[in-house]
Amino acid sequence: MISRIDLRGDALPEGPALRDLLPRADFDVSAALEKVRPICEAVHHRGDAALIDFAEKFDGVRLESVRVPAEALATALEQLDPAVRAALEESIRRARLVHREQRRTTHTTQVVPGGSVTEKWVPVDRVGLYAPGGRSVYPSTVIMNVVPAQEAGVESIALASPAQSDFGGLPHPTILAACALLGVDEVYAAGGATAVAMFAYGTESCAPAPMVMGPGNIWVAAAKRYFAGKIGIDAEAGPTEIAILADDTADPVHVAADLISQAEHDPLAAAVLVTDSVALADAVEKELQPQVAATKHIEDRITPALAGRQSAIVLVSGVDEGLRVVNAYGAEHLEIQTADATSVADRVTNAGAIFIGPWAPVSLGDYAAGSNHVLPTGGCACHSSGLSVQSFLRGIHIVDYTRDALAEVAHHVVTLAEAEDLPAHGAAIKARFDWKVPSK
Ligand code: HSO
Ligand code: ZN
Repeated sequence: MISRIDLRGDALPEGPALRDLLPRADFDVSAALEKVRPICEAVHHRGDAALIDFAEKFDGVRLESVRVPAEALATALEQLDPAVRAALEESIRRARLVHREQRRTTHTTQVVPGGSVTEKWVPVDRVGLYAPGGRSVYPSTVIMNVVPAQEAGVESIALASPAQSDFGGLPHPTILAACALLGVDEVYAAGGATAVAMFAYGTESCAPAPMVMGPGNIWVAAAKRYFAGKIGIDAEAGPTEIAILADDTADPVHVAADLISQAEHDPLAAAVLVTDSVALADAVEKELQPQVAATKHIEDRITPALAGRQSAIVLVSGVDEGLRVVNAYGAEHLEIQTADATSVADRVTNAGAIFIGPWAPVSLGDYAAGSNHVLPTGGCACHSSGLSVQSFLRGIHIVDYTRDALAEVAHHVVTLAEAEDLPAHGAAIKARFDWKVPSK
């Protein structure tokens, strides 16, 4: 059901060579880019009419309007199962606790007497958020997108999720109910690349947004790449990943359950166990069989995900080697199930989020730890972080110097300007002190 990669014995190679030995799915966003280009162009030129035509083509339902009416949000909340409502409310409460404390404060550095630089943090005016709604309908993802945007102070928050033919062309009712709980009233029935294009260009019913965030399928990732450089976007989300670094102290029942939990998302989801214990590897493999058989999405997602080339049990010769492997891999989610897991976790440098010990499974983080579950995939954890309040803020430097403070450093500025063959830069300083402006 799951392959093995044996890295014991020879010394592990460095950096990229080690990464090449590790399993990873093909997620070819550039091929999808060609397909989303005409979709984006159609939304640009035909606005709402194009969105309505695409919803009919891709979601099988003809919409009267792409904007979700306020009554539909209220009705979805009224009809929400009370237990689901209570769970969503607790998830929101915990996410707010964590994200509120992420807010950076304005800070002034006195560089010299009379010369200061202040960094102030300003939220984007408006953001378009995307919540998937195909195979996956995740109200939890609405929370993970909206809470940091709200805590950052974004004034205008719009959310899009695909039209559902079973619900009269509205997005899924639990998505609408989550929006209502969070106080988001600008919601659109638009899916995939069409939603990204709607936010990027704006249409008759949706004002353009300078930033589009939120995970989605390959079409969403491709549309984000299409607009990269024109609007703010977060990382392109690929299929979800779990890596577990475990030794012989780990419980194989937990390890198997956690691998399956993320394999449940997608046939391309990755489940990777890195261990120095052959006994644990054997026990986990044995445990996978009955646990997979007892769960729901066996054929369509879990079995192909575990059997796919993106998943594996990686055998290493010790926890130190295991750390090198997980740092080279840069998992979206990394569980540490070893003796002294806290100090092992301290040595992790590349991961979207780290889950320590037996009582912090990824499922907790998906819903109710307070952490964010929109995280970098495909190795992007080696250079990027997950969604946070910071994602919605821009740091602006405010430079404030007196005459004396400028005079003190003026000769350095002029020297550097001349070294870069930019005499007009130097002249802008000289002009203030009656220095001669050079003619050439
Ligand atoms: N594990 C997914 C998020 C999610 N799980 C939503 C359940 N619902 C990516 O972090
Ligand atoms: Zn999940």
